[in-house]
This record gives sequence, structure tokens and C-alpha cells, in this order.
Amino acid sequence: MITFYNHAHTLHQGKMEMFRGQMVPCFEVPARADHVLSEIVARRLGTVASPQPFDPAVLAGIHDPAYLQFLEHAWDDWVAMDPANKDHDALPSVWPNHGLRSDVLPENFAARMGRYAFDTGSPLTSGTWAAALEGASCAVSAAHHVFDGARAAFSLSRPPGHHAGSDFFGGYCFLNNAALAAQALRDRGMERVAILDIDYHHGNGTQQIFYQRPDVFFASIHGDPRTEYPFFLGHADETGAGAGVGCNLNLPMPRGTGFKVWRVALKHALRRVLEFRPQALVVSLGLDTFEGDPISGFKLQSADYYAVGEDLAAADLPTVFIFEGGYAVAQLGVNAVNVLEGFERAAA
Ligand code: Q9C
Ligand code: ZN
Repeated sequence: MITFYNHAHTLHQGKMEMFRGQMVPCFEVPARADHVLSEIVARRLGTVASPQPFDPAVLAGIHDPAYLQFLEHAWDDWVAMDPANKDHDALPSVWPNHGLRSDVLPENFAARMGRYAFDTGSPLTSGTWAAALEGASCAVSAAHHVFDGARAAFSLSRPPGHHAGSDFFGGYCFLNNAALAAQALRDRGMERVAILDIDYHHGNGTQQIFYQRPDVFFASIHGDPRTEYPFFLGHADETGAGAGVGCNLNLPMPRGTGFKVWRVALKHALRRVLEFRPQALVVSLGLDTFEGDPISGFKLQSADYYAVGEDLAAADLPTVFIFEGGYAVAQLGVNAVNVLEGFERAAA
């Protein structure tokens, strides 16, 4: 399987995130992608390629123009507020919530940041835009490779994407790579595409982007939002709206869920994906379902990830893998490549 690797990922390197009233070191670190890359090389999964330059029009199919403008200029605007800001990352501290207005965009950068962010855990840095943009091109390149006939492709990039919506960032995510991959397949002419999100956290950004669309089916297996991040979306009764009614499937599971039970949900999700009759599958591949993950609550073991790959291959769809979360850094490479190798063995 070919891997499109984001060589610019290290440009995004947040220092601290806010957690329960304190600044703690970021969980979403560059070493994550490094470990996956070395495991791919060590186990000879296949070619590692740089992405093709991509048409920025794809971005406009998923994200709001004003949000993209905000992201592109955020760091310069942050430093323009106060030159001393260049020494620390940007985080929001005020939100247009609870009856406040979000229709008038403030000029003040700190306020605009609150307009576009939904948490205080996602530091925006000098290289965030450059890293995220190159990551988007990895996702689009992987989609195009699959459109052109490959059985599968892997986009290995950070920051991750599935929490980012049409006009918001959060959960360590800025541009929604999985949504961009799905859109790239649609733009090339596929009529129906499915996204299956197996990250521990609900893909609230991806759900929001496609919630009213009948052409992209979204299914997610995740920690129950009653106790797990992102808390405010991902319940089982969210099934789509308007033209998208029936095209959204949430399978929340309690903290502590192990592979046997999780796999039943995976098979159910895949059945629903196939009922949609998609021409391709995009997998939001988070590995934070691992028992050793420091911020998550499922109990999958490293060997289980082979079976995950086999189950995904059994759907028999052209498949684009998009790297999302996973914070047990030392085991991340093994767990990710176990999925991809399990897929390849079963798909052959
Ligand atoms: N101290 C992804 O997996 N913060 N995002 C949790 C940790 C948010 C995870 C608190 C977790 C976001 C892509
Ligand atoms: Zn996650």
C-alpha cells in the first residue's frame, strides 16, 4: 500500500494544551507520525511518497472561505496583537456562546479565535497552517490514487482532522482530511462515498460537514459522548437531517469496551456502509482505541488491529486510510501498521 507522508508535519508542534484548569504538555506530538513512518519502512508496507500539489478548490468544497482565511493568517494576526506572542502558541479564551452573537465577526484576534475554536486543547502555532495544508494534500493524493484504481492508500499526516468542521477547529484538528478525501472522490465523479470513523473520539467535524448531504454516508464508533470528548455530539439519535436523513450512523460505546464487543459494532457499521452502496470508503483511522492510550477508554490490544484491517478489507471497497488520533506514542506505529497489514493480507 502506498503512503502519502506529510514531510511538513513537524511545522505543527504545539507546546501546551489546557486541561482541567492547567496547562499540560500536548498529547498530539510529532513523534506520533515518526513512529508510524518507521514502522511502515521497517515492515516494508510499500512506497512512501510525497503528495501531489492540489487544487485549493477542494478546500472550498469542505471549509468556509472566511474560516480558511482565518487559519491562513492566524499566526501573523496573533503576533500582530503583541510581538511577545511569538514565544507562545495561540489558544482561545472567550466564545460567542449562550446567547452571544457569532454573526458579527470581531476584529480582535483573540475574539475571532473563540469564534472558530470549540476547545482550549488545540494550540495554533507558527507552522499550523503550513502543516495542515500539506496534510490536506496527502489526503487528496491518497483519494486520487484510489480513484485511479488502487485498492487502498494511506495518508500519514498530522495534525489530525476529524474534529474540524466547516468553520471550526478543536480536538487537535484544523482541516478535515477525511472530509477532503471524500470530497476529492466526489469531485472526480463518484456518486456515493462512505466515511467510517474508528477513532476513539466521535468525529464531530466530519458529521457536521456531511449531516445534510445524501452523497456521503458517515458512520462512527466512539466513546459515549455522555462521558467522553467531544461531549456535545455523537449520540445514537443523530441520523442526518434534510436531504441527509439516514446518512449518519453513530455507535457510541461505554468506556472500558473491549475488542469483542467493539468488533460487533464494527461489523454493524460496515453492513450499514454497504447498504449505502458507496463507490469508495474513507477510514478515519484513529488508534486511540488502544488499551494503553493515555486519554481514552477502550481496550483494544495490538494484535486486534490485524483483525480490524481484515474486517475493513472484507467490505471490498476501494479504501482511503486517513491517520487521526492515537497517543500511546511508542505503540502507535505497530498498531497502525497492524491495521494496514491486516487489510493488505485479506485484500490480496
Ligand atoms: N487531556 C483526536 O483524537 N482532549 N483528538 C482530551 C486530554 C481532547 C482528541 C483531554 C482530545 C482530542 C484526533
Ligand atoms: Zn481521538
